[in-house]
Amino acid sequence: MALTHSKLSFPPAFAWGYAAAAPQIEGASSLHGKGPSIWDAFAARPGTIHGGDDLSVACDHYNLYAEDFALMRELGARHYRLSVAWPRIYPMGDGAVNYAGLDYYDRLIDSLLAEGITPWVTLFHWDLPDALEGQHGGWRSRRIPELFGRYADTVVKTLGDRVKNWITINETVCFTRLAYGGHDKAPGANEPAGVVNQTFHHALLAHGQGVRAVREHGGPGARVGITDNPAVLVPVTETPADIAAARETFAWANERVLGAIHRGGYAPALLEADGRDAPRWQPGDFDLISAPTDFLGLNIYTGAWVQAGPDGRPRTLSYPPAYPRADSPWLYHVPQSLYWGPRFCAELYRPASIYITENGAGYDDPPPVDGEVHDLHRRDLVRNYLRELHRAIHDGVPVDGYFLWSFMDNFEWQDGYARRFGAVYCDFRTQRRTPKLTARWYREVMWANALV
Ligand code: GBH
Repeated sequence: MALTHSKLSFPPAFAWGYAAAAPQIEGASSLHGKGPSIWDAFAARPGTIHGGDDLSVACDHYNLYAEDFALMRELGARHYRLSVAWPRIYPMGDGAVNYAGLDYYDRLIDSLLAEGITPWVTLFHWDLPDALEGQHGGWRSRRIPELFGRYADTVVKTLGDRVKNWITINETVCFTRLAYGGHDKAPGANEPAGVVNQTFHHALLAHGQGVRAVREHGGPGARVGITDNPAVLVPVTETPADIAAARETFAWANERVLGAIHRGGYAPALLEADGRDAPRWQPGDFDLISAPTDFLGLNIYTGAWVQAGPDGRPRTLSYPPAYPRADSPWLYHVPQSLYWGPRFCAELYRPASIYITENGAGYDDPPPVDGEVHDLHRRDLVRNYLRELHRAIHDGVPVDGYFLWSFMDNFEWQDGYARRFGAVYCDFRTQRRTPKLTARWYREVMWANALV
């Protein structure tokens, strides 16, 4: 009996790489003219971040980027998603440009290209210049997307000759609802729904400004999209009734960002549900917000289970206590989220192309032993998710790339440095990098362009 070993191959030219973000890895939070971000200010408030950690040193990537990119190349990545720190470019958010900040990213991009790695640049990954929070109330104000547009112009003009892949903003819900409507993400403002819904609208405007900046200054071949973290709803059984229930729940849950952008306005049902808390907009806003993009970026880590209830209406189930999850308590293992998330987006919004701009797992890994970290649990999680992504592509969902979060352990926001998402272990005291088993395995995946 001749057994075969079937190969789960990805399409030719599939983009494989790593993702990270400036505030989580760079450190140097006040070096060479950088202004404080709202996260620097937030971390300075006692009790906000696990262990009292802050962003001042992080992985010291500000100084170590060349070594980091050499390691990234050695580990087989050909694409890297990074972000630019707005307060490095405009320390006050507004006012004069800080040329030292621009020079830094100039050198960083050159160093990346010298290693043969293609940059994907996110213009905003939550680090709003703190001066804009103080002066204007941050994302509560319409002034912020205007100033973001000016910042985007500056960055795209400077890097656009070498950077061709642009992401406007990262995960709207995290820097609007969680940040202004809650307490654990900066600025932690605990505002009521009306204020929060308005921060969403301003974030959508910033996305539109980012698209405009890339169209105006990006040069030949420039592409732009948003990265969103949709709530992903997964059918309990892959039967028509449960699939329809999950799709309906998905569309409603993501109406405020992905729905509004692709529809070119707020759905009447959403405005009705918001009532007096509905966002206000001005004529022309949606021309900017819904300008066509080149791809949709999705950050997907988890999902929730939906089925058609006894009355035929969708119902979302809660996770039983024994349900498996990562050390990040919100990160329930739902590999099928990487099937249904991209698929529902393709069906509802019809993007030309989808990239998984983040996926991964947060665990409290112990330090290396004899230079090795055997994170078999992370490898298994990623592989299970990738099998489902492979299935989505096989079924016709236009997914063109995947970025593992993250290249190395870093500042995990309110969880500080305890919670590790890296493929590479970072010793934050010595700044020594140690590739984990996941990084070695992922290198083979990228090399083979197939699951190994
Ligand atoms: C992404 O966010 C970020 O882009 C990245 O910076 C981050 O480091 C990475 O993923 C890992 O966390 O309100 O308690 O139910 C992750 C998406 C969405 C995860 C909000 C936590 C809230 C959990 N986050 N979610 S809770």
